[in-house]
Amino acid sequence: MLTSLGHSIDTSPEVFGFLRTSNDIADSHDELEQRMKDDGYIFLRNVLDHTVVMNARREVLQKLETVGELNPDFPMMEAIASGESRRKEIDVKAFLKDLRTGDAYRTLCHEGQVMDFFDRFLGAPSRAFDYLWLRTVGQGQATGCHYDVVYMGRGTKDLYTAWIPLGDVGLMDGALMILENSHRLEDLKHTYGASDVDRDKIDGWLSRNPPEARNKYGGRWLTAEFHAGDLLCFSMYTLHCSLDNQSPVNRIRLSSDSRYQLASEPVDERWVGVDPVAHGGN
Ligand SMILES: O=C(O)CCC(=O)C(=O)O
Repeated sequence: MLTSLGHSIDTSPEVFGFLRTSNDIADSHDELEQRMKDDGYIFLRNVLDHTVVMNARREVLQKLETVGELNPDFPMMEAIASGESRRKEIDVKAFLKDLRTGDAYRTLCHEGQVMDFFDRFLGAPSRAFDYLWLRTVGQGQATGCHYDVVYMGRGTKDLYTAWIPLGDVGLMDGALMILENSHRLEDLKHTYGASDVDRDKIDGWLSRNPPEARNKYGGRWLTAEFHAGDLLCFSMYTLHCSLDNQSPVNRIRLSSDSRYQLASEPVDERWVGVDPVAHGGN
């Protein structure tokens, strides 16, 4: 049974479904723009070079291996957790920075097909936030329901997340879910969506109970069996969360989320520069 933060996810068709793919319109700026307006997300299957994605996966796993987090009885690329870690013995902050700043990972997010997609979708030269969010999600872990704007809303709101699985991420591995039509919840956008986690000193998650959030706001939870090469792009006001990682083989879910906007628009300064300040300022 699928769960998110311990809550069972009802998979009946009225309340649950799968993301619509947009590969048929991937070459058209106008249609991509319209799709984002309509759905609050654009899901493209198998559009990223497999080698580039897997190079990023390998780079991250090599680092996890150095701290003993991978089970040596399995090939490294399987990402099977050992259940142990030597992170306590090292400078964790430096380790996390190293994880998210590797060359192969940055090549995936800041060059080539991902940047090309955003140039096309936005219709003019785009830029990425320098800061990248790398996720290594272990068994039993998940992300609560939130809008991204509460974490990064100080520049343009015409800002988009690229959620990229670094390898296959099945439903049982903790796949991402999007709440259908949540980008149209005007009341929520003007209340919770107007907050700023640093200024307001709040927890950014709107809810730790996705079924309850769905009952309140309507729509269906939409997800996918994600594969290496897929790209999911969504708006700052698209409510999302993840399923629990319930991998029966203790596989770590590896994924990335990064942000893109028109280069000409104002940027949230917390997330750009050689060493972004990130959260922690005001
Ligand atoms: O991958 C996750 O669990 C969370 C990702 C996320 O919140 C995002 O892409 O904005």
